Amino acid sequence: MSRFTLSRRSFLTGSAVASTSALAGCFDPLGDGDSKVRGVLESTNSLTYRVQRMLLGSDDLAREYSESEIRQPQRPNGTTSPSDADYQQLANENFASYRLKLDGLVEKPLEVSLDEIRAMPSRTQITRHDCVEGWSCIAKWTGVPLALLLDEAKVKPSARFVVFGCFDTMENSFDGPVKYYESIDLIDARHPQTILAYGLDGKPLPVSNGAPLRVRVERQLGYKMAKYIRTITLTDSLSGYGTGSGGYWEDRGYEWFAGI
Ligand SMILES: Nc1nc2c(c(=O)[nH]1)N[C@H]1C(S)=C(S)[C@@H](COP(=O)(O)O)O[C@H]1N2
Ligand SMILES: [Mo]
Repeated sequence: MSRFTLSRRSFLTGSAVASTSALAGCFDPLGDGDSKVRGVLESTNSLTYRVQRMLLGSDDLAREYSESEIRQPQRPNGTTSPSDADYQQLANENFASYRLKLDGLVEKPLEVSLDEIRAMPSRTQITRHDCVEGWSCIAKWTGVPLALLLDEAKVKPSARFVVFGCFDTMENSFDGPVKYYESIDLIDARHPQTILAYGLDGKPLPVSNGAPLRVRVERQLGYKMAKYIRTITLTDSLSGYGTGSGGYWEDRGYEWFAGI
Protein backbone atom coordinates (compact mmCIF):
# COMPACT_ATOMS: atom_id res chain seq x y z
CA MET A 1 0.00 0.00 0.00
CA SER A 2 1.40 2.42 0.11
CA ARG A 3 3.27 4.17 -2.18
CA PHE A 4 0.09 5.00 -4.03
CA THR A 5 -1.86 5.89 -0.88
CA LEU A 6 0.93 8.03 0.49
CA SER A 7 1.52 9.67 -2.81
CA ARG A 8 -2.10 10.43 -3.24
CA ARG A 9 -2.29 11.97 0.21
CA SER A 10 0.67 14.26 -0.39
CA PHE A 11 -0.78 15.25 -3.67
CA LEU A 12 -4.11 16.21 -2.11
CA THR A 13 -2.40 18.03 0.73
CA GLY A 14 -0.48 19.90 -1.90
CA SER A 15 -3.61 21.29 -3.44
CA ALA A 16 -5.04 22.33 -0.07
CA VAL A 17 -1.89 24.12 1.03
CA ALA A 18 -1.57 25.79 -2.31
CA SER A 19 -5.08 27.16 -2.29
CA THR A 20 -4.96 28.58 1.23
CA SER A 21 -1.71 30.41 0.61
CA ALA A 22 -2.85 31.77 -2.71
CA LEU A 23 -4.30 35.02 -1.39
CA ALA A 24 -0.86 36.50 -0.97
CA GLY A 25 -0.58 37.04 -4.72
CA CYS A 26 3.20 36.77 -4.84
CA PHE A 27 4.82 35.20 -1.85
CA ASP A 28 8.01 33.58 -0.73
CA PRO A 29 7.20 31.48 2.30
CA LEU A 30 10.34 29.38 2.23
CA GLY A 31 13.12 30.49 4.46
CA ASP A 32 14.36 27.02 5.23
CA GLY A 33 14.38 23.44 4.12
CA ASP A 34 11.58 22.14 6.34
CA SER A 35 8.96 24.57 5.19
CA LYS A 36 5.61 22.90 4.67
CA VAL A 37 5.25 24.17 1.15
CA ARG A 38 8.70 23.05 0.09
CA GLY A 39 8.03 19.62 1.58
CA VAL A 40 4.86 19.39 -0.44
CA LEU A 41 6.62 20.47 -3.61
CA GLU A 42 9.35 17.94 -3.05
CA SER A 43 6.99 15.09 -2.28
CA THR A 44 4.85 15.79 -5.30
CA ASN A 45 8.00 16.04 -7.35
CA SER A 46 8.95 12.53 -6.40
CA LEU A 47 5.71 11.04 -7.68
CA THR A 48 6.15 8.99 -10.76
CA TYR A 49 4.80 10.10 -14.06
CA ARG A 50 2.38 7.17 -14.12
CA VAL A 51 0.91 7.93 -10.71
CA GLN A 52 0.42 11.58 -11.52
CA ARG A 53 -1.16 10.73 -14.80
CA MET A 54 -3.61 8.46 -12.93
CA LEU A 55 -4.50 11.24 -10.50
CA LEU A 56 -4.79 14.07 -12.95
CA GLY A 57 -7.57 13.63 -15.44
CA SER A 58 -6.19 14.70 -18.76
CA ASP A 59 -8.41 17.78 -18.93
CA ASP A 60 -8.65 18.73 -15.23
CA LEU A 61 -8.14 22.46 -14.97
CA ALA A 62 -5.65 24.23 -12.75
CA ARG A 63 -7.34 26.69 -10.41
CA GLU A 64 -8.08 30.09 -11.90
CA TYR A 65 -8.22 33.30 -9.84
CA SER A 66 -9.98 36.65 -9.95
CA GLU A 67 -8.43 39.98 -10.96
CA SER A 68 -8.35 41.12 -7.32
CA GLU A 69 -6.01 38.28 -6.47
CA ILE A 70 -3.28 39.72 -8.71
CA ARG A 71 -1.17 41.58 -6.16
CA GLN A 72 2.01 42.43 -8.01
CA PRO A 73 3.74 41.91 -11.34
CA GLN A 74 4.87 38.43 -12.32
CA ARG A 75 8.36 38.08 -10.87
CA PRO A 76 10.89 37.65 -13.70
CA ASN A 77 13.11 34.62 -13.11
CA GLY A 78 15.81 32.67 -14.90
CA THR A 79 16.82 34.49 -18.06
CA THR A 80 15.27 37.96 -18.05
CA SER A 81 17.04 39.56 -21.02
CA PRO A 82 18.58 37.19 -23.57
CA SER A 83 21.92 38.53 -24.81
CA ASP A 84 21.82 36.36 -27.95
CA ALA A 85 22.35 38.51 -31.05
CA ASP A 86 19.51 36.96 -33.09
CA TYR A 87 17.11 37.59 -30.23
CA GLN A 88 18.22 41.18 -29.71
CA GLN A 89 17.77 41.94 -33.37
CA LEU A 90 14.18 40.66 -33.26
CA ALA A 91 13.44 42.48 -30.01
CA ASN A 92 14.78 45.78 -31.42
CA GLU A 93 12.13 45.73 -34.09
CA ASN A 94 9.43 44.62 -31.71
CA PHE A 95 9.45 41.05 -33.11
CA ALA A 96 8.01 42.13 -36.49
CA SER A 97 10.10 39.53 -38.35
CA TYR A 98 9.78 36.85 -35.67
CA ARG A 99 8.48 33.55 -37.00
CA LEU A 100 7.55 30.67 -34.74
CA LYS A 101 8.64 27.42 -36.37
CA LEU A 102 6.63 24.30 -35.64
CA ASP A 103 8.14 21.16 -37.15
CA GLY A 104 9.12 17.54 -36.54
CA LEU A 105 6.48 14.80 -36.61
CA VAL A 106 3.75 16.85 -38.29
CA GLU A 107 2.21 16.65 -41.73
CA LYS A 108 2.36 20.39 -42.30
CA PRO A 109 5.26 22.29 -40.70
CA LEU A 110 4.31 25.87 -39.79
CA GLU A 111 6.06 29.21 -39.74
CA VAL A 112 3.86 31.86 -38.20
CA SER A 113 4.31 35.50 -37.33
CA LEU A 114 3.25 37.09 -34.07
CA ASP A 115 0.43 38.92 -35.87
CA GLU A 116 -0.88 35.63 -37.24
CA ILE A 117 -0.73 34.11 -33.77
CA ARG A 118 -2.55 37.11 -32.26
CA ALA A 119 -5.26 36.75 -34.92
CA MET A 120 -6.04 33.19 -33.79
CA PRO A 121 -8.64 32.45 -31.09
CA SER A 122 -7.15 33.30 -27.71
CA ARG A 123 -7.57 32.23 -24.12
CA THR A 124 -7.04 34.43 -21.05
CA GLN A 125 -6.50 32.84 -17.66
CA ILE A 126 -5.49 34.06 -14.21
CA THR A 127 -3.32 31.38 -12.69
CA ARG A 128 -0.64 30.82 -10.10
CA HIS A 129 2.93 30.25 -11.16
CA ASP A 130 4.93 28.11 -8.71
CA CYS A 131 8.70 28.22 -9.00
CA VAL A 132 10.63 25.29 -7.57
CA GLU A 133 12.69 27.86 -5.66
CA GLY A 134 9.66 28.40 -3.45
CA TRP A 135 7.86 31.50 -4.62
CA SER A 136 4.54 31.87 -6.40
CA CYS A 137 2.82 34.62 -8.36
CA ILE A 138 -0.71 35.07 -9.60
CA ALA A 139 -0.93 36.68 -13.04
CA LYS A 140 -3.21 36.98 -16.05
CA TRP A 141 -1.93 35.29 -19.20
CA THR A 142 -3.31 35.63 -22.73
CA GLY A 143 -2.31 33.47 -25.65
CA VAL A 144 -3.26 30.97 -28.30
CA PRO A 145 -4.11 27.43 -27.17
CA LEU A 146 -1.22 25.23 -28.28
CA ALA A 147 -3.78 22.62 -29.38
CA LEU A 148 -4.94 24.93 -32.17
CA LEU A 149 -1.44 25.13 -33.66
CA LEU A 150 -1.00 21.37 -33.28
CA ASP A 151 -4.26 20.78 -35.14
CA GLU A 152 -3.21 23.17 -37.86
CA ALA A 153 0.09 21.33 -38.30
CA LYS A 154 -1.56 17.89 -38.08
CA VAL A 155 0.49 15.93 -35.59
CA LYS A 156 1.52 12.48 -36.79
CA PRO A 157 0.40 9.50 -34.66
CA SER A 158 4.00 8.61 -33.85
CA ALA A 159 4.61 11.92 -32.01
CA ARG A 160 4.83 11.69 -28.21
CA PHE A 161 6.44 14.92 -27.03
CA VAL A 162 6.50 18.62 -27.78
CA VAL A 163 9.94 20.20 -27.44
CA PHE A 164 10.32 23.98 -27.01
CA GLY A 165 13.58 25.41 -28.27
CA CYS A 166 14.41 28.82 -26.78
CA PHE A 167 16.53 31.79 -27.84
CA ASP A 168 18.38 32.24 -24.56
CA THR A 169 21.78 30.74 -23.87
CA MET A 170 22.51 29.58 -20.34
CA GLU A 171 26.07 30.80 -19.96
CA ASN A 172 26.83 29.42 -16.53
CA SER A 173 26.25 25.79 -17.37
CA PHE A 174 28.97 23.42 -16.19
CA ASP A 175 29.04 21.89 -19.65
CA GLY A 176 29.43 25.17 -21.52
CA PRO A 177 26.85 27.49 -22.99
CA VAL A 178 23.63 25.72 -23.98
CA LYS A 179 20.22 26.94 -25.06
CA TYR A 180 17.30 26.62 -22.66
CA TYR A 181 14.81 24.01 -23.82
CA GLU A 182 11.84 22.17 -22.36
CA SER A 183 9.40 19.41 -23.29
CA ILE A 184 5.94 18.17 -22.35
CA ASP A 185 3.80 15.22 -23.39
CA LEU A 186 0.85 15.54 -25.74
CA ILE A 187 -1.66 15.37 -22.88
CA ASP A 188 -0.26 18.59 -21.43
CA ALA A 189 0.31 20.06 -24.89
CA ARG A 190 -3.39 19.65 -25.71
CA HIS A 191 -4.66 20.65 -22.26
CA PRO A 192 -7.16 23.54 -22.56
CA GLN A 193 -5.03 25.84 -20.36
CA THR A 194 -1.81 25.22 -22.26
CA ILE A 195 -1.30 28.41 -24.23
CA LEU A 196 1.50 30.18 -26.03
CA ALA A 197 1.23 33.46 -24.16
CA TYR A 198 1.92 36.83 -25.75
CA GLY A 199 0.04 38.89 -23.15
CA LEU A 200 0.60 39.37 -19.42
CA ASP A 201 -1.78 41.28 -17.15
CA GLY A 202 -3.48 42.90 -20.13
CA LYS A 203 -0.27 44.16 -21.79
CA PRO A 204 2.13 42.68 -24.33
CA LEU A 205 4.36 40.06 -22.73
CA PRO A 206 7.54 41.87 -21.58
CA VAL A 207 11.00 40.64 -22.49
CA SER A 208 11.67 39.82 -18.83
CA ASN A 209 8.82 37.30 -18.84
CA GLY A 210 9.62 35.66 -22.18
CA ALA A 211 8.60 37.82 -25.16
CA PRO A 212 7.53 37.23 -27.82
CA LEU A 213 6.04 33.87 -26.76
CA ARG A 214 6.23 31.71 -23.68
CA VAL A 215 4.28 28.60 -22.87
CA ARG A 216 1.98 28.21 -19.88
CA VAL A 217 1.63 24.63 -18.60
CA GLU A 218 -0.54 25.39 -15.63
CA ARG A 219 -0.39 22.05 -13.84
CA GLN A 220 3.39 22.01 -13.68
CA LEU A 221 6.20 23.96 -12.02
CA GLY A 222 7.65 27.18 -13.44
CA TYR A 223 10.72 25.74 -15.10
CA LYS A 224 8.50 23.77 -17.51
CA MET A 225 7.12 27.05 -18.91
CA ALA A 226 9.68 27.86 -21.57
CA LYS A 227 10.14 31.56 -22.34
CA TYR A 228 11.62 33.08 -25.55
CA ILE A 229 10.26 30.23 -27.70
CA ARG A 230 11.88 29.93 -31.10
CA THR A 231 10.88 26.43 -32.24
CA ILE A 232 8.31 23.82 -31.31
CA THR A 233 9.24 20.32 -32.43
CA LEU A 234 7.10 17.18 -32.31
CA THR A 235 9.17 14.10 -31.57
CA ASP A 236 8.86 10.48 -30.45
CA SER A 237 11.98 10.65 -28.26
CA LEU A 238 13.74 13.18 -26.06
CA SER A 239 17.13 11.60 -26.54
CA GLY A 240 18.25 13.99 -29.27
CA TYR A 241 17.91 17.08 -27.06
CA GLY A 242 20.42 18.28 -24.47
CA THR A 243 21.61 15.26 -22.52
CA GLY A 244 18.28 13.54 -23.07
CA SER A 245 16.27 14.24 -19.90
CA GLY A 246 13.82 16.55 -21.61
CA GLY A 247 14.82 20.02 -20.48
CA TYR A 248 17.62 22.33 -19.42
CA TRP A 249 16.86 21.82 -15.73
CA GLU A 250 15.95 18.16 -16.13
CA ASP A 251 19.43 17.59 -17.58
CA ARG A 252 20.65 19.01 -14.26
CA GLY A 253 18.53 16.74 -12.06
CA TYR A 254 15.04 18.22 -11.89
CA GLU A 255 12.01 16.03 -12.51
CA TRP A 256 10.71 15.94 -16.06
CA PHE A 257 7.11 15.59 -14.85
CA ALA A 258 6.88 18.54 -12.46
CA GLY A 259 3.19 18.26 -11.58
CA ILE A 260 1.80 20.40 -8.77
N1 LIG B 1 13.84 30.24 -21.93
C1 LIG B 1 13.73 30.18 -20.59
N2 LIG B 1 12.56 29.80 -20.06
C2 LIG B 1 12.42 29.73 -18.72
C3 LIG B 1 13.49 30.03 -17.84
C4 LIG B 1 14.72 30.46 -18.43
O1 LIG B 1 15.72 30.75 -17.73
N3 LIG B 1 14.80 30.52 -19.81
N4 LIG B 1 13.31 29.93 -16.46
C5 LIG B 1 12.19 29.11 -15.99
C6 LIG B 1 11.86 29.28 -14.59
S1 LIG B 1 12.83 28.47 -13.45
C7 LIG B 1 10.76 29.97 -14.18
S2 LIG B 1 10.27 30.03 -12.55
C8 LIG B 1 9.96 30.72 -15.15
C9 LIG B 1 9.95 32.19 -14.77
O2 LIG B 1 9.02 32.87 -15.56
P1 LIG B 1 8.80 34.42 -15.31
O3 LIG B 1 10.14 35.09 -15.56
O4 LIG B 1 7.73 34.87 -16.23
O5 LIG B 1 8.39 34.55 -13.86
O6 LIG B 1 10.42 30.60 -16.48
C10 LIG B 1 10.93 29.35 -16.82
N5 LIG B 1 11.20 29.35 -18.23
MO1 LIG C 1 11.57 28.44 -11.52
